[in-house]
This record gives sequence, C-alpha cells and structure tokens, in this order.
Amino acid sequence: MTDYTPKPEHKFTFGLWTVGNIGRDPFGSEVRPAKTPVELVRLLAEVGAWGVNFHDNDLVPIDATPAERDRIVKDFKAALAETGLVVPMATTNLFFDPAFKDGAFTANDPKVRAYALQKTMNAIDLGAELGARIYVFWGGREGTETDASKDPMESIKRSREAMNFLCEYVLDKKYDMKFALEAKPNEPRGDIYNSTTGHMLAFIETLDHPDMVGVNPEVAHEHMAGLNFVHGVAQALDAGKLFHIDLNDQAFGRYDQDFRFGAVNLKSAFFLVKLLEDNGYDSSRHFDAHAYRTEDYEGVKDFARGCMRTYLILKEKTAQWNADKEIQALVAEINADDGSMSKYFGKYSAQKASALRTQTFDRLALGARGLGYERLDQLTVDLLLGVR
Ligand code: GLT
Ligand code: MN
Ligand code: MN
Repeated sequence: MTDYTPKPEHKFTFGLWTVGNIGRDPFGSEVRPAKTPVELVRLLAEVGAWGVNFHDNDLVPIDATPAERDRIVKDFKAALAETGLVVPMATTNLFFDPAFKDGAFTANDPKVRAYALQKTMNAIDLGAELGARIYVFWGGREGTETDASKDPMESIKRSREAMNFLCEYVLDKKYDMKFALEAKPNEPRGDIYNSTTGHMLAFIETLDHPDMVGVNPEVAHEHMAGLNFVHGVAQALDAGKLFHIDLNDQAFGRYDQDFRFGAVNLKSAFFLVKLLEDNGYDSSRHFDAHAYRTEDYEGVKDFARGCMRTYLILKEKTAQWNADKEIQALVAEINADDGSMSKYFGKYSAQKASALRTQTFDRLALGARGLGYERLDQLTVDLLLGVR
C-alpha cells in the first residue's frame, strides 16, 4: 500500500474558480457562501495542493480601483508566502461580463476586440507578477449561435491576430511565459471555434510564434465532443505542445460537468495517467473541476483530496501494469517483431519500394490470428479493480 499524500513534485494545482465554485447553475442559486482568494489558498494548502491558478477577476474584481487591486494582490502574495503555494498558471476571464456576449477576440464590434486585448495585457501583467509561466486561453464566448452573425474565415483571422499581438506583448515585456490554448466544442456558445485540441494544434502552426503556443486539453471538453481524450493528449505530447492539462471527468453526451477526476470513467483516467507518467509529462496537473452542488466546504475538501488521491492511485496502477509479468508478456507478444520487415520501413527509397513489391504475404494467416486483446483488457480491469 503506497502513500497517496500529494507532494510538490506531483505538481497538483487547482484554479480559484474550482474549489471556489459556489454551486450556481442555470436552474439554481449558490449553495455555498463565497470564500475570498486568501481563504481559498489556505483551503488548498490544507488539502495538500502545490499550486493555485486564477482568472484576473477571480482575484481582482473587474471594477476594482488600482488601490483595491494593489491591496488584494498584496494580501494574496502574503497568503502564498504563508502557505508555500505557487502560481504556475493564470488566465483572463473573457466570458462573464456582458461586454463579451458576442465573444472577445472574435466579437464583431472592434471596441470589444480592443477591450479584450487590453484586459488580457493587464491580466498577463498580473499573472507575471505572481510568477505564472503558463497563460491559458479558453475562448468560451468565441463562437456563434447562428453563422449568419459571424464570418468563420474572419473569426479565424481575428483569433490569429489576437494571439500574434499577445505573443509580441509577452516578448516585448520579456516575460518568461508561454500560452496554452484550451478547446471546447460548445457551452456557453452554441458552437465554439477551434472546438477540439486537434483544431487548436493545427491553428497554432499558423501563428507568428508557434513555439510560444501549446495546448491545455480538458478531459470534459473532448468527451463532450465524443472523442478519445487519451488520443488527443498523445497527439499534443507528440507535437511537443502539451504545456498544461485540465483534469476532470465527464459522462459522454452531457453538458460540461467538470466532475472530480476519475469520477465517471476510471479506465480512461487510468490510460491518461499512464500516458502522462510513461512519457515524462512535467507540467502542472491541474484539476479543473468542482464539487457536486450537494456539498458544503467539507465536501469541497473531499472533492479536492479525491482528485489528487485518484491520480496517485492510478499512477501506482501504472507502475503495477508496467511491471506485471503476464501483462508485459502479452504486450511483448502483441509487438513481436523478428526484424524481417525492417528493411521496408523508415525513409522511402525507390529500391525499398521495388523490393517491397516483390515480397509475398500470407494474407489469410495475418487475418486469422487472434490478438489476445480481450485477455489483455480483462487483466487491466482486474488490476484496476484491485484483484491482481
Ligand atoms: C471555465 C472553463 C474552464 C477553463 C477556465 C479557464 S474557465 O471554468 O469551464 O474549462 O479552463 O478559462
Ligand atoms: Mn478547463
Ligand atoms: Mn470544463
């Protein structure tokens, strides 16, 4: 039995908006009294988190005066110093205020687009002041209900221009900061642009500074789109673009549920943790989720502790899976290679192509062979259920 105590090296983080979620939804009011950022930092320290992330307005209200801002930031810094929590990531709220009802960087009104840039520059300054090195962009309002309202080509150009402008801003200010773009297919807009991590990866390559920009995939958002999250994250890792990750859980086909990590689909959570751990992912493990609306603050702590505990249990299960003799024998069998085909792989050459053309294959035998994946999957299930 391993120790499942969260430690700084696990890089577990929560947004102020996650443990600070007061349970409002479209059908009901808040069920928990709001806590101040300082109280939330203390709560996160109590449950053993390493870091805290925030939107500009989670910390500083949108209508705060400069003096109020300075006082709030001072108190927040004192809470960080007192608890030892760090701020690895920050972001801008470009979705709550009515000014952003038609989007921020893609709004049709140029005044809204300019205001969004100004608000983001200020929020980047705030993030940099508190030590954030990852800056997340989640464009919840960047989309449409009707495509009569916005030209999608124009929206792509506006998004690109905004990212290019803000990359230059960070370079100009000499901040040590990278951007991570977070996709979501819908909600709150009817349809959101760049709706999946794959769309984001393609979009990034069209920017002026693609090296500065990666992705922040979220479990719930890819599952809303009916996709295999593990595959999307693997693609981001392969591209060197997994700058950050939002861990939570979600039943397929639902609204954005933002449940505790592992609360719905333990098997896919396992393969996600396995992917991250096997490939040396070293950035924040950010839980972008919140407690059920049924909970008080004791339940919120149970929720936060549960996210980290499940991650650490699945990390242990990964080590167990990788060391399991029967599982590994099957994996070796599946991947058996006598080297006889190696001459055809790798870089193309005309010689290789003509040699390959003369090779004969026993197609029927290839198709007839059973692969043993049923056994492998059941061994995985046994292992996850704790009977191995
Ligand atoms: C909002 C959204 C999240 C994003 C946050 C960052 S805001 O809570 O649902 O998925 O990561 O802007
Ligand atoms: Mn998120
Ligand atoms: Mn979400």
